[in-house]
Amino acid sequence: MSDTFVDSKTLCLFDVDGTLTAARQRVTPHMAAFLEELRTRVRVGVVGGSDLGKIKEQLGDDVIHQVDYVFAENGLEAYKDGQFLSVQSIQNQMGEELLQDLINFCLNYMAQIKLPKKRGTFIEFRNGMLNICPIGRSCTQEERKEFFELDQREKIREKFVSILKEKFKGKGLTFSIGGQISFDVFPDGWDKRFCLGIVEKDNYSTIHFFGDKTKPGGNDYEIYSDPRTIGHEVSCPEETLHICEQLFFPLPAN
Ligand code: M1P
Repeated sequence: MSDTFVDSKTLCLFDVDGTLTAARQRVTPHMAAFLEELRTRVRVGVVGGSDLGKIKEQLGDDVIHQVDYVFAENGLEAYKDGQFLSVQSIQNQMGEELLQDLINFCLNYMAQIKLPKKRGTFIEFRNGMLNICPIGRSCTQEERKEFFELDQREKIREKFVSILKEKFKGKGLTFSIGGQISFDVFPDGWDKRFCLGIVEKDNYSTIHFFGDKTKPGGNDYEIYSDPRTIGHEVSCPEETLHICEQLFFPLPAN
């Protein structure tokens, strides 16, 4: 039991992929121990684009008890102090007509693309978003890497997103690239800032956010640049650790 003073007015929110873990990989024991230690200083939350199942695969089945907040799907499914808080419904928000137009357009577009590999689950229907994946979410780690490298050269997802933005202009939809093989679609405003609305009533005086996809079009951009947060751009989990150590565990002056 630590006797360190916990600053309960400061909240640190962390993206998952590329910030706490490598993309879609398990958290390292070192990072898990660091998060536990960090909770002796400040309140800690995670805000991932992925659904709760994937966040549990990466951060552990007990993640909702290991940090103060878990915001899955940008906070569209939210937990605080190990308790369920709220969940949104994309079908209620968008309506069946628009939802089907979008699904049909995406399936049709993906049917026209030739890739080195195609696997299964091209659209994952989540609580508050759709995840669109041209290679198919059931690809192996090796196939994921191959697609990601191809995508970096050929901008498969960027081109797909720009066509969708044109086609669905004015329909209130946001298209956001957060990982390596897919992108997320959700109603405007249901980006990671959604979780800030949830923590508002907890009256934090400072909210830090750490993320790697902080450029426009990336799924950390909006929360990173929001005036309610102090945004920290990181390139890997090691950099997250380094910045947090400097901020919350400074070495005593000589
Ligand atoms: O958390 C970032 C993204 O992680 C996954 O992306 P990918 O499988 O493309 O690497 C997805 O769960 C995605 O929804 C999420 O935004």
